[in-house]
Formats: sequence, C-alpha cells, structure tokens
Amino acid sequence: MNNFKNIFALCILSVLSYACGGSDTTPIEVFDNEAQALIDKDSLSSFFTKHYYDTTVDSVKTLVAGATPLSEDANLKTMNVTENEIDYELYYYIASVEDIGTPTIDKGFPTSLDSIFVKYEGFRINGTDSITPRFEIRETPIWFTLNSVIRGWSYGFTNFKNGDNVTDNGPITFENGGKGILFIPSGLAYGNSGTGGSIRSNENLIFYIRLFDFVKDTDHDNDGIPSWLEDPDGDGDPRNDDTNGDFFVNYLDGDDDGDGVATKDEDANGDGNPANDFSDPNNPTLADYLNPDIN
Ligand SMILES: [Ca+2]
Ligand SMILES: [Ca+2]
Ligand SMILES: [Ca+2]
Ligand SMILES: [Ca+2]
Repeated sequence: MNNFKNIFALCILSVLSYACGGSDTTPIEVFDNEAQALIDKDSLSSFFTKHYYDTTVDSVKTLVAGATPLSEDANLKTMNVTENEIDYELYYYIASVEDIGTPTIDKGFPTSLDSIFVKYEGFRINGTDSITPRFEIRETPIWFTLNSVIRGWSYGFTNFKNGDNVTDNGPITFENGGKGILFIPSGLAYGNSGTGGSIRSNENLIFYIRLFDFVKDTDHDNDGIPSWLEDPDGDGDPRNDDTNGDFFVNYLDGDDDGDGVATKDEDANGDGNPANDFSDPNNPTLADYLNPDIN
C-alpha cells in the first residue's frame, strides 16, 4: 500500500513540475480544433466543386465536362454536428443506384449508439484536390457498435436504412439497405493525432458504405433500457450521464443509481421496462432505477 501511495505522490509531483514549468521550457501547444474544423469545411467545400459521383463506376471522380459536381448534386446532404462544443458539417451521399430499395422489414434508422452490420472502403482526401489510394476495405460485412467508432461514423450511419437478410444456406447475403458515401472532416475522424499509421493528422476521409443491418434499440448493458434512452439529463447525448458517479456512464452501467439492485430488477410492475416504475411518493417523477432511495 505504501508503495502505491509513493507512486501516487510521484505522479502528483511530476504533474506539478510540468504544470509549473518556467518560461525556459517549451509551452505545450493546445491544438486549435475549432480553427481546424473551419479549414476542413473549406477543404471539403472545395473538394465538392471539383469532383462528382460517377454512377457507372459507383465512385467519386475528378470533375469532367458535363458532370454535376457534388456541390450541386442534390444527393449530397449536410448534417450539422456539435462535438466537444465545436460545430462540424458532416456530409453524406445517398447513392442512387438501382439495386437499393426499401427493406421488407424497415427498422427505420439506427441511433448513434446502435450496433451496425456493414461493409466499407476508406479513402483519405489529400488537400482539396485528390483522393489517395484506398487505406482500408472490408468486403465481408462486420459488426460495429456506433458508440466506439469515429464520430463521423456514429452520426453518419444514422442516415441509412437496414437491408433484408436473404441468406439461404449460403454466404450471408443482404438485399436493399443503406448505400452511400460519408465525407468526414478530420475532427470527426482521427483529428490532429491521426492514427499513427495510414491516416495522417487532420485528414478528411471518405468512406463508401453499405449498411446491411443494425440492432434497433441496442442495449449495451442489457439492463432493459435502450442505450440511446439512458440520457436522464435529456440533452440527446447518453455519453455524459453517470447518475451514481462511478465513472461508468449509465448506458454501460447495469446499476445506474448504485443502490445495489440491478437496473433490470428495478421493475416493480414486471413489464420488462425499468423506465416506467415510480415507487417513491416523495419523488414521484424519478424512476426507481435512478433513485437510490428505492431498492
Ligand atoms: Ca445526456
Ligand atoms: Ca444502465
Ligand atoms: Ca417497469
Ligand atoms: Ca433504485
């Protein structure tokens, strides 16, 4: 225990010595993410004037005479996103190809926390002018959960629909579903740090995506409340809610109020939904699973 304390004291000391560094040390530069967001917005806007979507090869290409630039293409949509108090514009293109129809079982659209089943290809945009060779491809579909990927994906995929699973004793096969392109500013991708690998700092990215399926109302902690609804402060972001302050946000916490009774068991009326049980006469609008006085 003493060793542990010493290590802790040392850490405090080193943190302080950094913080108190004199003028002879190089100041730690804080990267200006807000300025970069504006640079990226300009870069992408310029890119869209110089490129078009070529339906014959299903790709973004350098503009040629007679083609409609992406900047004037009605299929290119803008999604406004605020992340860490910085406003971003995320762009997505709904590919208008014949093989994409409405799914038989239409689940609507995934939330930014749902699990998705996708294929994709990723490209970097080099400045405003060129698309670099592909850095990643996934040809067999794979599951991701949108809470743990780059934010451009988390938000971007919420604009695409599921497909139909038509697998028949063969390889997994889907029809219909979401098909399109995400144009992601660096701040919603790998930011100033890049990946240390193929993606450098402050690079905007292009992903060609197919969304085959998703788990509607994904419930990460299996507590009976869909992750996107574990948002007691109601700001639309379940990533900032930690009712009992145990550093596990509610959507990843099976006992949200820390009263020792699992959230799924704070279901007085037994309907499988802990969000509609209010047993505390002194606090009649606070659900039991968020109320440590009720257990
Ligand atoms: Ca919230
Ligand atoms: Ca929970
Ligand atoms: Ca209930
Ligand atoms: Ca409780």
